[in-house]
Amino acid sequence: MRRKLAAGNWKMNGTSAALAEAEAIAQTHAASPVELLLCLPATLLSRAHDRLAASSLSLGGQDCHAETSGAHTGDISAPMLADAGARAVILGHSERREAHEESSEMVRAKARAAHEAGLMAVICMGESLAQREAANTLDIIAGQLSSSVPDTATGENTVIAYEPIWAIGTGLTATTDQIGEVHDFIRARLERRFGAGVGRSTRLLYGGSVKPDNAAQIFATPNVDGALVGGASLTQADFSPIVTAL
Ligand code: G2H
Repeated sequence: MRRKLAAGNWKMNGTSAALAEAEAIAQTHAASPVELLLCLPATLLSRAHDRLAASSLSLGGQDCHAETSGAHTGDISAPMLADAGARAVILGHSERREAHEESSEMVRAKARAAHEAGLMAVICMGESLAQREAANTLDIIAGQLSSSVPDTATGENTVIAYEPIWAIGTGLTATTDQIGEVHDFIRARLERRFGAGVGRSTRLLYGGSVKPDNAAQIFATPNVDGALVGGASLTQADFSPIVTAL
């Protein structure tokens, strides 16, 4: 049985004043069976960890370097995230694949580093609108899966987030048929590569304009174990109905 996961991705949003929202989210769902994860800007992690230490809400980063330390100005390593209180890290988000030219091979190296640091890797993948319109979606996902997910993946240390690029921050949401097709495909590929144990225990999240008014429909789709939520994770008022819908 896979535990449902509601993960928030604050992206480049939030200064210390925003931690009140994280606290409100933690308090509202203190008794929830749903696993809660907020992936905050790195600047907030230590303070959030101090303020939320007693809660069951976990914290995550939004990227890490593949090396543990060294001359990499501006980068953060997986052990540094863990030291700041993170339990997880988002890797391979399309905004990083595009704006920072991250390849799937780079994502795989980062995921391996995350695993070595004891972090859960939330590995993102998804097709562009042009790729979907060319009927290449499953080929793109197959390639990103095989190249981005390291051999160290288990059901505990890895989560896959399917985020169609054309649905991110646009207000467009994939249909439940589209989501179901891709999630079923990812599940089958994971089972084929890692075996039934890992394949069936790895959680699959949908991401891309998940909102309070579409969450229940998305969560009713087979093989959807939760969501990676961007804009609607920034406030308790928006995030709570999504958590409750899981
Ligand atoms: C997709 C998602 C979170 P949003 O990027 O990763 O963001 O919910 O704002 O589309």
